[in-house]
Amino acid sequence: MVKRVFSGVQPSGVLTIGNYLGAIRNFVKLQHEADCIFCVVDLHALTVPQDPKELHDATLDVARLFVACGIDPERATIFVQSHVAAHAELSWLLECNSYFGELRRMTQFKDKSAKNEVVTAGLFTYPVLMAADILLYQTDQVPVGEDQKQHLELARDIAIRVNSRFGQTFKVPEPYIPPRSAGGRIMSLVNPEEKMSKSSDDPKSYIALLDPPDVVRKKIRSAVTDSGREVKYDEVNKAAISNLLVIYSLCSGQPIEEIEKKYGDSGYGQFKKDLAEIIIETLEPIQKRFEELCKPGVIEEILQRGRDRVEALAAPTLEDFRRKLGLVQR
Ligand code: ATP
Ligand code: LTN
Repeated sequence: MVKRVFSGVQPSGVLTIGNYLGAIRNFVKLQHEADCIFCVVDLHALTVPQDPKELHDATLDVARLFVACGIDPERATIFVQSHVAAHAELSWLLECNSYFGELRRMTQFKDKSAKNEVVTAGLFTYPVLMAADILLYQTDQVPVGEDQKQHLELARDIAIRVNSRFGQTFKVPEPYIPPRSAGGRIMSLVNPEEKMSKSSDDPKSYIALLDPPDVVRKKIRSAVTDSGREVKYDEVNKAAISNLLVIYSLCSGQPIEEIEKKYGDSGYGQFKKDLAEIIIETLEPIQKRFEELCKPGVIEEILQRGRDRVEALAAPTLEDFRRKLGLVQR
């Protein structure tokens, strides 16, 4: 049986090289071996205040970037979360099978509610909507970055709970998370203790997939480094250089040890210069394809086809769960 893969990306700003290396690159890989569904999770983005026009445009741009990064809409299914009402409906049904205590323990909620002035109820129940996204499609595998590990554990817990209470209803999904040295957690360019985040207020902390070459050069030039001169992978003592090494390695395809040997202790200058060019080369084809996908109607048609397919896939699982809960058939 072909495996089902599901993942989602929020249209909460520009996509970063962290999103690409931690998640989207693996989407591209998995489409050749699994039945893949990739979703632009606009309902998740609404959990923090959004400018409506920016949210609208970012939703289409994330879908375009999926395709521009190499997801083939003939192979994988791409759609917008809010286009399929079953997500919000299943989310409510699962909320009634989730506990306040387990949601309160989510570290992303703790971080985001400490940072944001407005803490919506949606921000609190966010991980249940994510569980609904995944469980609706009887998903086997969920490719995500390391920051989503706890949310995936919760999705598994909810699935196991529902199955034991009501009988087999949902497949229990497996995480697909790369180790840090393979992009699972790309760090901020200004603070290597924090993950690179597209919702950061400081654009110097991330490389956006649509950053033009001179912006990439500037951001890499100003990226913080560690003391010393040696280009060496050491997550504990050289967090900044280790992060740049991971980006270099994943963008160039060269193993980290080879890059360490190449630069040795000759200082960080040449290493950073070369890194900027390697990132630019990686982004160039993505940016070119993105331009083509901006023609009116192109992405809309792909999203319409995606929606049609997933609506049909979601319906039997939702109907089955409704029935098991005792809701009268419609
Ligand atoms: P924000 O940074 O605004 O909190 P996000 O980028 O974490 O948002 P998503 O857009 O939904 O949120 O993330 C899409 C995917 O990219 C997820 O699988 C997430 O784990 C992964 N991801 C996000 N940031 C990184 C990072 N710095 N390193 C590796 N993977 C990441
Ligand atoms: N919470 C995720 C985005 C997300 C997701 C999903 C990922 C929403 N639904 C389902 C995988 C599967 C995030 O912020 N990165």
